[in-house]
Amino acid sequence: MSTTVIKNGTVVTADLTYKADVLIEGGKIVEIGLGLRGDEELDATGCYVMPGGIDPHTHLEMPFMGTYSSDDFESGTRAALAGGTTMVVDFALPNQGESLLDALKRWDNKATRANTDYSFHMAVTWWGEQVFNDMETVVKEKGINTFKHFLAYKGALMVNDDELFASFSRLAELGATPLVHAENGDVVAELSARLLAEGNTGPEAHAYSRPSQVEGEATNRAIMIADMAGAPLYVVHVSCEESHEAIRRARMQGKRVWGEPLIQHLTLDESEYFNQDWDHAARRVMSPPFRNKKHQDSLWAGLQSGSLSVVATDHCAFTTEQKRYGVGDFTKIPNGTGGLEDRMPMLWTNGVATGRLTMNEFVAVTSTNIAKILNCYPQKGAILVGADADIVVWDPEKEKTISAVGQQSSIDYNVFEGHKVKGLPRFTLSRGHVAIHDGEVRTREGHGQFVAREPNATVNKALSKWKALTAPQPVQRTGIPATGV
Ligand code: DUC
Ligand code: ZN
Ligand code: ZN
Ligand code: ZN
Repeated sequence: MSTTVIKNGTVVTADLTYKADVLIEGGKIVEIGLGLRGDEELDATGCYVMPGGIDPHTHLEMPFMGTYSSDDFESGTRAALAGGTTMVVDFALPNQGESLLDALKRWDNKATRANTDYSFHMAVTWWGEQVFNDMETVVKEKGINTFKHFLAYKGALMVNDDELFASFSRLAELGATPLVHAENGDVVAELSARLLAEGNTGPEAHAYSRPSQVEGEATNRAIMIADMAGAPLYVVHVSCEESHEAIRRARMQGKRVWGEPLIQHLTLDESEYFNQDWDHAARRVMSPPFRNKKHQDSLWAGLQSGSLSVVATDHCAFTTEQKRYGVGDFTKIPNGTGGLEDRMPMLWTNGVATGRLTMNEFVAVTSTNIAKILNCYPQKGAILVGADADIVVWDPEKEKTISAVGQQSSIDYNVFEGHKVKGLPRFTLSRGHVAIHDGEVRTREGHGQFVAREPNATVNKALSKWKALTAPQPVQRTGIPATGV
């Protein structure tokens, strides 16, 4: 079998920084050391050799708000590789009444085109005996241990608290982890109706309809419900201090709660919606919306202190034409922004180069922590002998100005347009295949494989006192009044 060696670089992992060559054979790392030789040599002089990024949150070719997100598993994972990301985790979304297994088949089919390895979270979009039963098969036979719940999108994807508690309880039983999109969907629906009635139809009203309190409330509620169900909890796209605060508090109390900010919320703010032309603002409509500087500072502080664990994109790309479905009614603007190609360079530039994050922390929040939480470490997220050779050779001196021109994503704009980044991949390897070679795209459609993830044994049960304190104890009473006399 032919071998590839990455030579003369500095290996950077979540723990360590050291000079070493990395030898790859059969898609795996087989040796790490000095003076290694291989059939193919990749020169990493001046570069950092890091675990490829994992994006735990993408929506590729997703049916949503009357259309489909425009990047599919081919263009989306090509964009990922160009930006140093070597694995994506997408959401399989069952229709109302559809079995989880049928939904999964549809996502399996879409993903056959992937250029990177991938996994799925299963979404719980309705509740019933079928979902309850399917969950066991999904966890035990399909290699999926994470289930997403939407507290927003009333009348479509939203689940109510009774369903949430039932689902979380079932997942706790199965050793699976619930994920939550935490926004109070009832309040959002009410605020949206009021804004429209007052004639606020433009994209900025989207931001007004989803203030940070709707996120704070829902995050707190989801944490409490998870605690009562004895389940851990992963909160997706944490965008504000209220939500971060709830997560911080939960973690200090010993609850297994993880928070995931997005690169968009870390680097773009609400000014993108105001005093901007319609297209500019609508292209940036996503849920939760961009926030002010105070919230951004909170998210950065969370990454620094470890109260927030990972950085994702929620990549859900719509063209300008699709965004224009919402002219005259902001509630019809498809929600979503792209970021797969830009997450790593934007985080490096705004995080590592500014001194907010160390290189090791960068690896942790873009890759290793994600692999650990989702339970695919050290197959993914590691530079270790035996790990998959999903590797990015990172050139800290390489610069560009982000632009839709020349990007891999199939949409016609980029929300980071004009942002300068310094720190980009020289090579990106997907299970040993050199998919990005010094700016040249050599991706292979269909190269990606599904990554199965076992359930986790680590649930909240041992940490939360709630169950022990309130476990029902039948009370022995005397003097019960006679009835039916
Ligand atoms: N938010 C978005 O902006 N798009 C996809 C789904 C979501 O929750
Ligand atoms: Zn969401
Ligand atoms: Zn999402
Ligand atoms: Zn290959």
